[in-house]
Amino acid sequence: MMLYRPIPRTDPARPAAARWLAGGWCWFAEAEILTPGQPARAVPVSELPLPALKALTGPRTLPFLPAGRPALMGILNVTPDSFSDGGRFLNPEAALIQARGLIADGADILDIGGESTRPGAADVTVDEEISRTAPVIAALRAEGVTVPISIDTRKAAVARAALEAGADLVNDVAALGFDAELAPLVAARGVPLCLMHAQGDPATMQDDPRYDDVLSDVYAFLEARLAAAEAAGIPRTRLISDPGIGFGKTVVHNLALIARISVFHMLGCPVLLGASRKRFIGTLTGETRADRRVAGSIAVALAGAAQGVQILRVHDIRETKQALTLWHACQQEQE
Ligand code: HH2
Repeated sequence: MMLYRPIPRTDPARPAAARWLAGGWCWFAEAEILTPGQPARAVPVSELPLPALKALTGPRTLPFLPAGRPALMGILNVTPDSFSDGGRFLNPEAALIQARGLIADGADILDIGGESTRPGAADVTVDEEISRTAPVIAALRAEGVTVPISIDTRKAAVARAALEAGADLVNDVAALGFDAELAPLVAARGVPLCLMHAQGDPATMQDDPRYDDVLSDVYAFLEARLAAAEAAGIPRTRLISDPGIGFGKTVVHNLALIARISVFHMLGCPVLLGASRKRFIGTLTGETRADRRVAGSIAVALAGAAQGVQILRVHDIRETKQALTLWHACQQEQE
């Protein structure tokens, strides 16, 4: 498989021939041609085939994407066992307080999940997952919260209950591979859907993940799942793609995906990056406590922003927002 990866830049000195990446804040004047097993080769935009150029430059139009910067998706795990905050927000009142805090800190989207997908996590019944998530969503809507809410689930019944309680989009870490009822539900409701790559399931995914070429393998998987979603009646304009950092990946796999994450813009839909507090940050820094990985998480978020990633899924909204604001300000042309 041959992939075109735009080489994104944010420098104020933008050459005339450069094109804006996905209608966003990065430009590119060159793209890398990536073929597994061969050295990457850079070509000017003028040499890109028209379909590739169209996919790379077309604006992404989901209503909750802010102009000129990535959207910040705040994580709320209503679970006893999530890797970084398990048990802290299982009580509905604690979950509501956390949700209000994330919104006050500037979250553009809230991602609410009732099942931990951390490596080795146990399965949760549908009823339990619904009772953890739907009441929190309903309570937020009842108190007038208008921030878009995403339901992080692989299960149609959980997604249905969340949408009925007031959720706006579905985040499926199984990319429609877990529950055959999920695609028809999302198609019928006309809501956006995030499709994430994972290798294996949560119980065993970190045992011995292997790829021929991680970038092309993950790309091919997402391309196939996006096509399956479209075939089920969900248009690409409502789809989001996510390489799934930490889901069946070694540190080397995660870093290879992050270093070239802009390749996923070729899929023609917004890209989501979820690296916040994950284990590879601990592996690289020696920080064993997930809640002390904020600085490392911000560095990864900025690396994503520098490649035009449209949605950053993070635990620490206030800190990430401050970093992004300054990162962006430092690259603006001052009159
Ligand atoms: N990561 C986690 C959960 N859901 N969804 C998307 N789209 N992308 C991700 O990278 C992603 C995700 C895992 O992180 P977290 O929610 O913090 O932990 P846990 O799964 O233990 O609840």
